Order: sequence, then C-alpha cells, then structure tokens
Amino acid sequence: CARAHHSVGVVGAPFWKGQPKDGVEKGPDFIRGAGLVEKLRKQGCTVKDYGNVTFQDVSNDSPVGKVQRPQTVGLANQRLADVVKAIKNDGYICVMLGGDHSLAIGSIVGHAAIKKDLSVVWVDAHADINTPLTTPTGNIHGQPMSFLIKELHCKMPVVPGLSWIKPCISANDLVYIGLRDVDPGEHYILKSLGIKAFSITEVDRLGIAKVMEQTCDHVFSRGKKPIHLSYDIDAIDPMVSPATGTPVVGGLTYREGIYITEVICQTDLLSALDMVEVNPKQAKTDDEIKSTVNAAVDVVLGCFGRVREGSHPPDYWMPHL
Ligand code: HAR
Ligand code: MN
Ligand code: MN
Ligand code: MN
Repeated sequence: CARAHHSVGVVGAPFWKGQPKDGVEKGPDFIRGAGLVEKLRKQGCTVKDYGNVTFQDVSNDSPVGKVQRPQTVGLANQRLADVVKAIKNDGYICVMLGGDHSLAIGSIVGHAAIKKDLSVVWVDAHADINTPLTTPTGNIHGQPMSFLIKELHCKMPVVPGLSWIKPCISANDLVYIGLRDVDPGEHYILKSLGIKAFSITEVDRLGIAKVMEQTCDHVFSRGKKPIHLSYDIDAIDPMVSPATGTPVVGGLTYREGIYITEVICQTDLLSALDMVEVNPKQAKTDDEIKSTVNAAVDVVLGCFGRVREGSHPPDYWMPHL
C-alpha cells in the first residue's frame, strides 16, 4: 500500500448551511493551504485538483417541519453529486473537502451513481442518521445517512428540495466508528436496523486494531465492494481537533484516527473520501487551527499510502563510498 499508486481527484465543497455555524466553508482552502495536494504528490499520488464547487443561494428557504434550509442543502448536494460523478467517471478516487457533513448526501449519491453497491465507513462522534422527524435540531448535517439508507425510506417524510435523493446504501453496508453523542431516535435506528457501530466504548474495549479487523470483516462479508469513507474531524478528540462546530470530549486519539486510514488504505478498496467539519472560525487560537487542519491533512495522507514506519521507493539506491 505504501508504494501503491493512487489517482486522487480533490474537490472542495465550501458549504456550511447544513448547520448554523459559518466558517466551515473555509475548510477546503485551509486544508489545501496546509499543502495537501503537494504532500499527496510527494508520496507518489497522481492528483487532479478540481477546485471548489460553487453553490447557489435559495431565497425563501423556510424550514419544513424542523428541517432547516432544505432547498439550499438539497440544491448544493445535487451540484456536488454531479461533480463527484464526473470525478469518478474520470477514474479518480474522489476526495471531497467540506464543508459540513450534510455534503455526504451529494458525495455518496454521486459515488453510488458510478459504483453500484458501496460500503460506507462513517468515522464520527455523531451518527448523523436522524430523520427529519427525529432530529432534535433540524440541522441537516445531523441527518444525511437517513436519506441514504434503503431500509429507512418508508420512515422518511417528503421534504421539498430533498425529495430527489434516492437511497443507495443498505443498512448492512454501513459501519460507524467513534460514536459518542447519539440521539435517542438515532440509537433506535441503529439497533432496529442492526447497523454495525463501534462506539468509542468499543474502541476502549477492543482497541482500534480489533475494531478495524472487525470493520473489514463486516465490510468484506458480502464481497469486495468499493469503500466510501466519510470522515468527520470531530471523531478525533477536541484536544487535537478543536476547530469544529460540535466538539465532543473523549474522542479518538490522533493515533487511532490515523490508524483507521492506514487500514482502509491497505484494503485497496477506497473509492471516495469525505473530510468534513473543519471549521477554522471555531478555533480560539492559531495553534488550534493548525492542529485541526494538520489532523485533517494527515487523515487524507493516511488514506493514500502514508505510513508512519517510513518508506522508500523501490529504486532507492543506498549511498556508499
Ligand atoms: N445529533 C445532533 C443533530 O442531529 C448533532 C449532530 C451534528 N453534529 C455533527 N455531525 N457534527 O457529525 O443535530
Ligand atoms: Mn493503498
Ligand atoms: Mn458528522
Ligand atoms: Mn460529528
């Protein structure tokens, strides 16, 4: 894996309206500003940067029930889905830099349009599987998976702006890692659909190596399918990544967070990655921005062959006298 060649298509999605805190739209430019593309190339990847998606504003986008800005979020995700489709059609592994986690809708729908039968690995403090009826906040970044799971379709109300979303993921093909802030409705959904979830308690009990072994067993049990890794930076502990909208204490260590990516890379099945919820405006100091952005960059690098033991090219020639 360390020397395997990866073709990576990077797209920025500077969008924050799936939740109330602006600043998360700065994520893509901060992550690029930390040298992501150059670092990927330096570790042997071919990279095409597709730039940032431009999003339209929708006026008169009043809440539908509890759901906030359904038209704006719906339209943004339609745009993103088209771009992700194009990147997959060009043959790249798609890296979507968010933006808030409502963008997983467009990223996964676009991905699934090209690669039928995906597995989704969702690394997050939150399950983001509230339906428009169970959501305590109305924020769509807490709901994306509910729109995508086939088995939940019958429980979903029709929300104008979001009714185009066709569920494309089976409950069996979703694995969560890092959960520690799950709402009652979400917990009910996870249990009743039997969704595989390694909460932070399972990480404590088993250790991250066993969690990843079991994640791979689960994901591979119905054959080798392309993996969509949706990585919310708030999965990692806020001591490391404080610059995010809804930090939750007691998260993954930096090392656990990176280990996940090393194992996913070794599967050679990674087909798309979301890196979301980096919000520089939520930082109290420049160091907090740095630490958060650095963790986000290292997550992406880990997905594409960076190994902490070090590596050398196959044609490395030892200097000698
Ligand atoms: N569960 C809460 C809700 O539905 C908060 C979840 C949103 N926070 C995130 N997503 N960062 O992972 O609103
Ligand atoms: Mn690899
Ligand atoms: Mn999330
Ligand atoms: Mn989260």
